Amino acid sequence: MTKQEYLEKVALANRYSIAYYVNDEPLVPDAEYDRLFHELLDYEVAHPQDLAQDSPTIRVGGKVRAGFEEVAHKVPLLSLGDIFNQEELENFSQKITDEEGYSEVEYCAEVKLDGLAVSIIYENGLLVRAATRGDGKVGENITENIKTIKSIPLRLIGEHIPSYLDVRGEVFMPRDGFNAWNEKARKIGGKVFANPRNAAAGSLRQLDSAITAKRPLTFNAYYIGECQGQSLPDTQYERLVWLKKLGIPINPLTKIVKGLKGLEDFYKDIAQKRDSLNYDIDGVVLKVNEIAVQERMGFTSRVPRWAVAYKFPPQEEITKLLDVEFQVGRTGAVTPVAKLEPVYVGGATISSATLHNADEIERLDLCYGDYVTIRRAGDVIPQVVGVVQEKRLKDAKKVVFPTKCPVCGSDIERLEGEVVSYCTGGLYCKAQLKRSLEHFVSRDAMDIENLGGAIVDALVASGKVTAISDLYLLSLEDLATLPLEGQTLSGKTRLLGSVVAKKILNNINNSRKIDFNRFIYALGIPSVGQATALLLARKFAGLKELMQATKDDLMSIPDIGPKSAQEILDFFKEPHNKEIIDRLVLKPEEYILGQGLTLMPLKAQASDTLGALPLEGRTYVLTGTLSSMDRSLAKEHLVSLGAKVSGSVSKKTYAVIAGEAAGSKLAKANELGVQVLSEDDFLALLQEYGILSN
Ligand code: 5U1
Repeated sequence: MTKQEYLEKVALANRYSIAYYVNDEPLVPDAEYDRLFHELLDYEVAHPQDLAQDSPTIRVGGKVRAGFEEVAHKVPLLSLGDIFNQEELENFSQKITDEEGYSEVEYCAEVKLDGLAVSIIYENGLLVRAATRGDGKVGENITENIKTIKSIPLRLIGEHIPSYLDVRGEVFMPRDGFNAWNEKARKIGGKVFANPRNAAAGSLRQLDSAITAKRPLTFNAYYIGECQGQSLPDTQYERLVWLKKLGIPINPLTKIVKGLKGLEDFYKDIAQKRDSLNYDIDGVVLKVNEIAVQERMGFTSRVPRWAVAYKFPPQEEITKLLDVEFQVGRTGAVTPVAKLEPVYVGGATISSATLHNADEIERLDLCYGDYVTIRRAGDVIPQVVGVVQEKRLKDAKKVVFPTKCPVCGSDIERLEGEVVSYCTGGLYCKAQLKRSLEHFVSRDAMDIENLGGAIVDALVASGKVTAISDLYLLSLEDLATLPLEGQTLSGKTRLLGSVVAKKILNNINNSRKIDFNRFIYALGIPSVGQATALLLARKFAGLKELMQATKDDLMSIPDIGPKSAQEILDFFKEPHNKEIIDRLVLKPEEYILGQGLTLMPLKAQASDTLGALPLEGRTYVLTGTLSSMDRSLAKEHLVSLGAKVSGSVSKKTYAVIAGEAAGSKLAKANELGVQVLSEDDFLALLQEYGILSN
């Protein structure tokens, strides 16, 4: 490759990158971009002297600095005045109406991203410097870190390249990236961030830009600090569109609105969308659209008079930690759960929040009675993000992860390299037994109705059930005379009674004939969810074959890696598990009243077509309510056709199946341009592949 060809390829790669990150319209498949990227890398290794300053390969970072040097902003980075309610909005609008002399003033309405304000300087199209806001006059030079953010162009595109451009905007971490980052960090004991804003700030302040490069950051521009060598459009909105044409990302929710009503509607609309967005926002920014009007209105000492930030109620609140419960799950995993003084945050009242594991308790340095910051954003479960140290009582007692199971007293163990701690009591531990039973009888497993949590608790407490197979030994009398703990009738403990007992017994008996995949799922093998159970049922003719499978046999199934394969092998090796399976299926006559379980082979047997299923490689997302079937059945059908079913929508989603009252996932699909199937489309798909009859 000649140098000229190399430079053309750099420009091509940058065009692809802008199409992908800024315009959401990829020009080539990811693999093609990767190929080009590696071609550039190969050339640069052979010709280091030719390395282009805008080559996408420099985004991996690697320059390590001793500290950040200070940069004086030529034009100060402003902040905005805040308002919090309708009355203040009316005052803002009235002031502008009075000054302009008419009420239908045009505004550019934007979301207020919860990230970090930065200034990025381009000279003759090339990104030359970037700085944090700092105190508005002097910030820190973070050029190398900014260059690692893939959505920020290293060179501007188009015909109207200014000789000098100072772009202002927000660097932020999208929620999906933040959640994935924290989930991984919790698993491997890495750095967990309190919220996406802290994550963005911490990532930008890395002295080694290679670390920043690994963080999922992105950027949206919202203002031009200075421009030379090109004339700018006359409105804020058109200026943003102009930036986008240069390859700089702007926020897609930006809109022109008119008058007070337009401002109110925009605020309401964005407040309603807030949870479904893939990034945190803390309000909306309302700017007079005409630059001439902005210039006429000018600034107060600190903030523009023509713009305001209308803030949303907070998604973080402070409340008191009342207690910590250590809950034992089906597999013995011990999870600490914070019990909190109820607090209204992010649209719901929260009284408990997971503390994940022992490391998290250490990280938070948690004491009983502490005041803690709770965060609830979007659909994410509430998190304890930090402790308010100033409010800690002098003699506060530290929260310590127990060494003995709070339910059965067995040792709690934590394997090396793992973050999860386990109770070693196995099914001797009543908590584990209860959770196993609840899972076994659940709708997607054996589907034994009326056997809710309280009855399971009572069966275990009374000693009538000491293993899942004992369910099939229960007589009508056993059930009818079951004392329901905590429920009294005329001062006496209430018994279950024969009406409910008959129903339950009937449901237990009906479950003796069960789909093979449901039974596999019901066993509660670690890492075997519904989808994996279905794949196992499709691969193996029966239970004996499954139990005799080798690791290689298991790993030949898509989705099953070495870790899951080992867990399946370990499960079937365990003598207690073998005994349960004997009792239930293989030698029931020795143990069980009446007949044992009959495992039904899969309806759509497709083992010979494994690897060539019609929907293989496609990921679907189910949202809303389907009238023809419940979601778990819809999922089973999709998985049986080779599809993956995911809980969240991304660019990689093949299609979203939207039922009645679909909400945020449907909105996200529309935002990303992912195809949406109605329930009828979905039924037609199932008919096409013979799952449903026409
Ligand atoms: N969306 C948006 N956020 N934000 C923050 N626009 C915007 N504008 C700002 C700031 C500080 O300042 C300009 C009005 C100069």
